[in-house]
Amino acid sequence: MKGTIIKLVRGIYYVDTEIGVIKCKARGLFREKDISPVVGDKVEIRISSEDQTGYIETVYPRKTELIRPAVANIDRALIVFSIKQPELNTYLLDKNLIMTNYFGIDSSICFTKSDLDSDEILNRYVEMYRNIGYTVYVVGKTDYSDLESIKESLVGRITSVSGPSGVGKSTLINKINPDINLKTSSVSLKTERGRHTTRHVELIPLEKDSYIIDTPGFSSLGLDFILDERDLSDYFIEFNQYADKCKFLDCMHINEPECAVKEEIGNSIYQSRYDSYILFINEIKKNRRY
Ligand SMILES: Nc1nc2c(ncn2[C@@H]2O[C@H](COP(=O)(O)OP(=O)(O)OP(=O)(O)O)[C@@H](O)[C@H]2O)c(=O)[nH]1
Ligand SMILES: [Mg+2]
Ligand SMILES: [Zn+2]
Repeated sequence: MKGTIIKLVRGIYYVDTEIGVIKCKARGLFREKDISPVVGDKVEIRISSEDQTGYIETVYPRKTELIRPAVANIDRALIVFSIKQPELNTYLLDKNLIMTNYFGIDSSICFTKSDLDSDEILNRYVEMYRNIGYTVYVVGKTDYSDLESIKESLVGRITSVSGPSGVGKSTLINKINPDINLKTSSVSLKTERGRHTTRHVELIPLEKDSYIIDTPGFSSLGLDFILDERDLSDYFIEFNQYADKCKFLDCMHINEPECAVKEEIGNSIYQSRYDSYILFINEIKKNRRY
C-alpha cells in the first residue's frame, strides 16, 4: 500500500494511507543503503494482518530533500525569525537561505513579533531582504494582516516552516488554521530563548492538496553540504549579477583586486550579507580540514 510519512517519533513512522494512519517501522535494508526515510517521503508499506502495524518497504524517489529540518518533497520553505525574543540573528537567517537555495527549494521569510519592535529595526530588515529578492511577510500579536498572503502562498504546495526555537512557528500555524491547535510555550525570560516545545517534524494537511510542516527549532546549522567554498557565492542570490564582472573569473570576493562584488558593498550588496558570506567561507574551509 502507498502512503506518505507524516510524522517520525522515536523510530516509529506514521504513514498516512487510504485506510488511515498506520504506524510503521523501517526495514533494516535502508540502513545498509544509507537512506533514512523522513517526513514527506512517499513510501510503499506492507501491513501485518495481526496488529495493523506496518513496515516501510520502499521509499520512492524524492522531488526535493532538505537536511535541516529533515524533510522530503517540500515545494517551499517558510523561514521564520522573530525580531525580538529571541533577537533576530541575520547570520543564522542567511545560513538558512543559503541552505534552501543549495537544495533548490524556493524560500520566503516571515518575521514575527513585530509588536516587540520598539525601535523600528524591523522595517530595515524587511526592506533589506525584499531588496535582495525574497518575499517577506511580517506578523505580530496584534497584526496579522499578512496572514491572507501567507495562506495564499500555501495553496497546492507542501511548505515547511522552520526557524529557531521560540520564534512562533507553531503559533503561526495555529493562526493559519486554528483547528490544528499545536502546542506553544513562552520563551525563557532569562535567556530569551525558546523551550524547544515542538519535538517532532509533523506534516499537517490543510485544504485540498496543501500541507504545512511544523518543525522543531534549531540554534545552529552546519554548512557541511557545501564541500568547496568557491561554490558559496552562487547561493547568495544578489551576488550573482556582479560576480560576472569581477576581474578574475574565479574571484572569491575576498582579497582580489577589481572585485565587482566588493565594490557593490554599501550599494546593492548589504554589509551584513557580505559579513555572513565571509563567516561561512571560513566555516566551510574549517570543515574541509577534517
Ligand atoms: N509578542 C509576541 N509573542 C509571540 C508572537 N508569536 C508567538 N509568540 C509567542 O512566542 C512563544 C513561542 O511561540 P511558539 O509558537 O511555541 O514558538 P516555536 O517557534 O514553535 O518554538 P519551538 O517549537 O520551540 O521551535 C509563545 O509564547 C508565543 O505566544 C508574536 O507575534 N508576538
Ligand atoms: Mg513549535
Ligand atoms: Zn569578486
